[in-house]
Amino acid sequence: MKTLLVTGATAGFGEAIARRSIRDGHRVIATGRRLERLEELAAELGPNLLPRRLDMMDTAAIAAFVPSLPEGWREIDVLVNNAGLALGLGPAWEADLSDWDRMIATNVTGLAHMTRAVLPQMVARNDGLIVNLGSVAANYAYGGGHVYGGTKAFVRQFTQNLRSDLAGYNVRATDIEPGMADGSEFSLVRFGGDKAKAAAVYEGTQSLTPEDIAETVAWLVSLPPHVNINHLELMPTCQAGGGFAVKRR
Ligand code: NDP
Ligand code: 8X3
Repeated sequence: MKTLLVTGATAGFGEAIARRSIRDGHRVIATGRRLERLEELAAELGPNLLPRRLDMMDTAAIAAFVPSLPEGWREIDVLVNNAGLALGLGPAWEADLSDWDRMIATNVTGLAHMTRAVLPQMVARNDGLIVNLGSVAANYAYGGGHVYGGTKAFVRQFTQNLRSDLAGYNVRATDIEPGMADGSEFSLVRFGGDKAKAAAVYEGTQSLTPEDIAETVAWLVSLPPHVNINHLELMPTCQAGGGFAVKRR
């Protein structure tokens, strides 16, 4: 039995990862801002899920988080840095700067601070796994992707740089880079709660599901300590790289 700390477990990938991990016999510290959802999850899944409110934009709360956990829950075997968001899909020059700030605060600063909070104990024990939720948006440019793609490029390179520091330790780090995935609140959040706009993103596709991502995390968790998956890009079979944008006169 391992103890996983899953950020952003109130919806989508994080919730599916929490559910799958409990089913696989692990314990999960499930975090997010919507505590009531986490408490519902705990009521459903039992005492192996510990619900905790944590805002990933609050760096002081992140620093205080692990020490605040109950006795017996402070040793984290697997950190899943999943909490994250995209806001907006318009051109960069029309973007709301506060949207950019929130994406950077959550996807970059929050993820880095959480990693820094948990790494020392993993290194001291010479055991641990960090799974970061990157995105294909780190690898392929698309209109309106600007800061979101930039934050995920940070996640990718941060993960690989962690690998350099961790070489020789049994502390592993993986960047998962999913393509389009339905069944989460990702597009609903991106489009400010516009359900029709969010649904249109996935119309006529068989996109990835949160359960596909949970399956991937379960596989990473099951690997022996000498195997590190550096990064793993996955897309639904209906999606592929697009090509360059060319504006002709
Ligand atoms: P959801 O919107 O369904 O879930 C996002 C989760 O992140 C929620 O639990 C939310 O919790 C949490 N979160 C957001 N902001 C904060 C914050 N400030 N503090 C704490 N938690 C926060 O999206 P997905 O499940 O789809 O996304 C999960 C991750 O996967 C993200 O990092 C996303 O960028 C990435 N991803 C998603 C893809 C997709 O197409 N769905 C594809 C590739 C990557 P709460 O609001 O309760 O705080
Ligand atoms: C989510 C995938 O293509 O919407 O990271 O950026 S995409």
